[in-house]
Amino acid sequence: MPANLTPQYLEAEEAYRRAKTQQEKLAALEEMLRSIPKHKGTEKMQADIKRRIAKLRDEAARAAKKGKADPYRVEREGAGQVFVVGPPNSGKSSVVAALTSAKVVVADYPFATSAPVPGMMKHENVLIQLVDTPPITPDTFPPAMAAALRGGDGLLVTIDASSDDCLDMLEECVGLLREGRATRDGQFLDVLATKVDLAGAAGNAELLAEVFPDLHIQPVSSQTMQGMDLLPRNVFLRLGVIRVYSKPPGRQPDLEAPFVLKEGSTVDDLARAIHKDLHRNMKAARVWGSARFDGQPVPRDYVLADGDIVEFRT
Ligand SMILES: Nc1nc2c(ncn2[C@@H]2O[C@H](COP(=O)(O)OP(=O)(O)O)[C@@H](O)[C@H]2O)c(=O)[nH]1
Ligand SMILES: [Mg+2]
Repeated sequence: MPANLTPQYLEAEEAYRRAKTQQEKLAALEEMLRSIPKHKGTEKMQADIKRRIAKLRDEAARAAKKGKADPYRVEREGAGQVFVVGPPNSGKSSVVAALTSAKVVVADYPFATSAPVPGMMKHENVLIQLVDTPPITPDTFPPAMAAALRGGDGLLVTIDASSDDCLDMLEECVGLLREGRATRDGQFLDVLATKVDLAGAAGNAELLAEVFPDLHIQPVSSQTMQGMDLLPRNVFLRLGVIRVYSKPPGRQPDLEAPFVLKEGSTVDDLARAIHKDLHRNMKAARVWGSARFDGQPVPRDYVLADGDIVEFRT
């Protein structure tokens, strides 16, 4: 590590590590490039930062281009991408508004939402992307929207449990999603029974759960917030991911900055996710958490568990 790195540079580097969105990453990298001392010892680092900036800009440009061609595509961010889908007026936008700071439109008329609107939902130290979507009916379910939904890690269907037609509505909606090929293997499909603050809705929600036991029906109200506190955790568990932390020898891990990996990922997968140089140069790894004892040396193919801390030696 070359000497003379300024506090401004280290701060920018820290901001980069914490950055959750591509925009934040890009801003931090640009600040790193501005504040890095310009001398021979940092030439390699400067080149590396420039490379990363170019890559992010390229990705952003590509996403913008695609975004123009496809109004339903949403750039994924965070630990997982989950679409909130359902019939008109079923409470989709209200759910996204209750759990994120996204600027969604809640309205008492149908079809108020014409394009997907993403927001970030917090679960402990991770953010999960929740996407509000236009309503789907047999007449309004464009293939481009189905394709976007298929790209998600999960779908949360909203059904207005205060409606006496809720069983039929759920059946129709899930049918539309499956027939429209908006679902795929490896993706979860759960249902929110919404508006349970209204008369008769709690009973209907129970009925829905009995008739569709596979759909993990969760009763919620955006009005009273009933059931909302459980959602971030439930959604996180359904994503099938783990949070793991890395640390250099002799240092503490940053428990605010987990790496999010698919369940079943190994020490090797984590090294690759952190940096290709680390992946290439790692000589040994030790694990705190799931291993039999703290700091146990583990092989590259060691399967990690949620919460594990991994120390890499290069
Ligand atoms: N009582 C009650 N009304 C709700 C709830 N969620 C949504 N609404 C109302 O239902 C209507 C449609 O809500 P919205 O979120 O825009 O539904 P969307 O069309 O599926 O996005 C609006 O008038 C909301 O105020 C809820 O939990 N309880
Ligand atoms: Mg809406």
